[in-house]
Amino acid sequence: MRHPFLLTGIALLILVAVAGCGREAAEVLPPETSETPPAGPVGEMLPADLADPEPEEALEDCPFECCSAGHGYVEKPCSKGLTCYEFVCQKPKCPFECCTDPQYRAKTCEDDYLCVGGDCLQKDTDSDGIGDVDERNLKTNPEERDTDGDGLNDYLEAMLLESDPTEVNTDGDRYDDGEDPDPTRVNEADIVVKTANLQYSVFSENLDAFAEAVLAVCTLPPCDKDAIRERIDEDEKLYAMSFDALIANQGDDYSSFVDFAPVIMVMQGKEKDIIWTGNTEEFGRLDIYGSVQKSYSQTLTVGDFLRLDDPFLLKLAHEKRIILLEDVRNIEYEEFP
Ligand SMILES: [Ca+2]
Ligand SMILES: [Ca+2]
Ligand SMILES: [Ca+2]
Ligand SMILES: [Ca+2]
Repeated sequence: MRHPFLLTGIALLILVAVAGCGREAAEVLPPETSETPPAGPVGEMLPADLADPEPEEALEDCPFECCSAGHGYVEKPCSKGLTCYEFVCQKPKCPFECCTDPQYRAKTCEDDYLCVGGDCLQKDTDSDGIGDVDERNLKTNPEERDTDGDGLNDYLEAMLLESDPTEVNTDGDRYDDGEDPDPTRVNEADIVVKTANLQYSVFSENLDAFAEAVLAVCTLPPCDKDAIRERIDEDEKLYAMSFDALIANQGDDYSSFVDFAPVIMVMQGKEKDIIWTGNTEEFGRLDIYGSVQKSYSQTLTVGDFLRLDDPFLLKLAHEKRIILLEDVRNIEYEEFP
């Protein structure tokens, strides 16, 4: 017969052994990791915002000509070449400043502007190169190419020459802008006249006879010139002379309408007296640095000298010479402003 305490001790050992085996099993389980846990029920594992959306409400059919996506209706596209804009099928919106191309929706410019190649450009009613808006700022006439009528169109004046497109003569000199070589600056002509090739001859016998007649009639002034004419013919020649006149413009302006008249003078003390004036000639326009030459010849007679004052007539008779050739160069021409 076995001892009852022995049986009880064996039973306890078995129980302790079984309990020890349970602790060892729990210690060998793998540690927890941060890796995605094995799939499990969805509702427990995904964040709330990644959860399946609520089922959408059914969209209404598009009640318009067209509907774009996202406007609350079932999408209803337009036919090819048109886009849906505000529920209407239209051409594409103009991508430029303005559009006249039929493939785009029309887009116009402001008044006074025209659509050219997608840009709004000023109208140029008179086609002078300056837009109507600019013309109004310039105070020129948008419907008149040459506002002031001086022969230069508004574009030339305002954009190139810088003359006044509203003023006929910008610099106020003798030329209107249209014929002025420099319409913004007063140019000055510098007319120079020179004589050359001066030749003369003296009719000595006539000069002697003339001197005798003067001295016989008018020892003292006043001289009786009719009495002199009775002694010597008025047409008798005293001098014959010829010369060239060279008229040159050394200034920088045109000298249009140069009127030229050579004058032969005699000296009376400090005074000069004209005894012959050539015919006035109009040479017309003298270019800048241009010149013109004219030859003159003239015969002076007793009658020419009888026009002189008495004192000088007596002086000539005493000296029997005429101091005139130095003064041939005195030539008149038009004055310039
Ligand atoms: Ca214009
Ligand atoms: Ca003009
Ligand atoms: Ca002008
Ligand atoms: Ca001028």
